[in-house]
Amino acid sequence: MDQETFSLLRDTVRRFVDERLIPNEDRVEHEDAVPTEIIAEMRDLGLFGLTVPVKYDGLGLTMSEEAEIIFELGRTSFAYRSVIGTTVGIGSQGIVMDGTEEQKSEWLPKLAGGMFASFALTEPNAGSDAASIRTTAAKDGNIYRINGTKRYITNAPRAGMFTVMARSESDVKGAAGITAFIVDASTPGISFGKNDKKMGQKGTVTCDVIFDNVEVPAANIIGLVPGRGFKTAMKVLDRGRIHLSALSSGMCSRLVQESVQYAVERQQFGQAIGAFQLVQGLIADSQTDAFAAWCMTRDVAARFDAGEKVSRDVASTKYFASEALGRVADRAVQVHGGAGYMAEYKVERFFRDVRLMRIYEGTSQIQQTIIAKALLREAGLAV
Ligand code: COS
Repeated sequence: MDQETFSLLRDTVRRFVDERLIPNEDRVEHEDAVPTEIIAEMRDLGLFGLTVPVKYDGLGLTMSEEAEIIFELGRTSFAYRSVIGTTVGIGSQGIVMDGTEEQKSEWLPKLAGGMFASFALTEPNAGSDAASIRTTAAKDGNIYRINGTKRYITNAPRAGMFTVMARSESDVKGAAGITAFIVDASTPGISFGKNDKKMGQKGTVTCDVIFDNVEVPAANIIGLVPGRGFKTAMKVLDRGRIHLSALSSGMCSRLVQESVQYAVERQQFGQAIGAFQLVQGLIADSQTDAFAAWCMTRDVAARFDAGEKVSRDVASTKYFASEALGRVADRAVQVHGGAGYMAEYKVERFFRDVRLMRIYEGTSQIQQTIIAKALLREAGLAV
């Protein structure tokens, strides 16, 4: 996208966040849902198609451009970003990265037009150890029968399609036996658990997805290559983790802003609390965390766009940005004092919302192992 068009898009999203999304945050929290008219506005703005190539009716943003837009969406309740997050990110990127021309032309225009996509990897017994999934895909002529349960699947009840990782090669253990399938959500045999009750992020939708003898054509194997699903999932997660780092950076900036505003308005000992150096220290540490997280995100996004191998640095960025956000949210509550513990002030809600960032799309501990193993393997250690 040329620079001028992109600037216009970013300004439009920024205004949309300030004028439509932030004013409706309390409604999302109380109704535990993003209002349907706002979802329609997100569709009209083209937000579902941010990362779908222009050839398939999307906006075709680069990783760097995507990060800038997701930063803006990060400045408000995460439920909004979650509406488009799986379609823009992990739900569609398997097809974009590894799909055949037919698969791209069939599915990507629908996704860009606002169909929800979900990414079905995690299972009750396979979280961090993604290569241990048990969902099976048994070959029967030209079809595969999928059986198993997927857990905590974002946007599942409203998805039009799923990217499903299942074990198709029963004689192959671990990662190499896993295949990625495109599954039309209307296929018989798919059912859902009840919506998960979560610590925060009201308005987001996650639940179990149960596959009971779901028949999927062999033609729906992403890229038509069985056994490549784990690698597809890992590549998708590399991009997804940059997206989440941008989201964390956006929320860092919001929380710094909330902290500064409160420090200016709140009076104690006869003056604004911002005049006290210990409060200034909290604000300065948060701004430093916010700045560092955003610099790392921008740097790794640019190198991703340049085609560099960045998995290790993506892990560092997701690790740092999500942990930084945890610290920033904690300090925001501290700056607010007693008010920070009250539901009436938004920092209490954001403090709970951001806790997930250190867990999903790979916990901080998984990011640490990716970083350390990359270095140790380079140095010749078989870890
Ligand atoms: N890009 C491309 N390929 C990758 C890759 C990446 N980022 N990471 C791993 N691979 C490849 C490896 O190169 C290896 O291929 P070869 O066997 O041909 O060498 C294969 O995938 C298996 O890799 P590895 O042995 O490193 O896999 P592990 O089972 O040790 O798992 C971790 C690696 C822990 C990093 C992975 O399971 C993981 O990311 N877990 C967290 C899962 C997660 O984020 N879940 C969130 C669910 S989605 S919200």
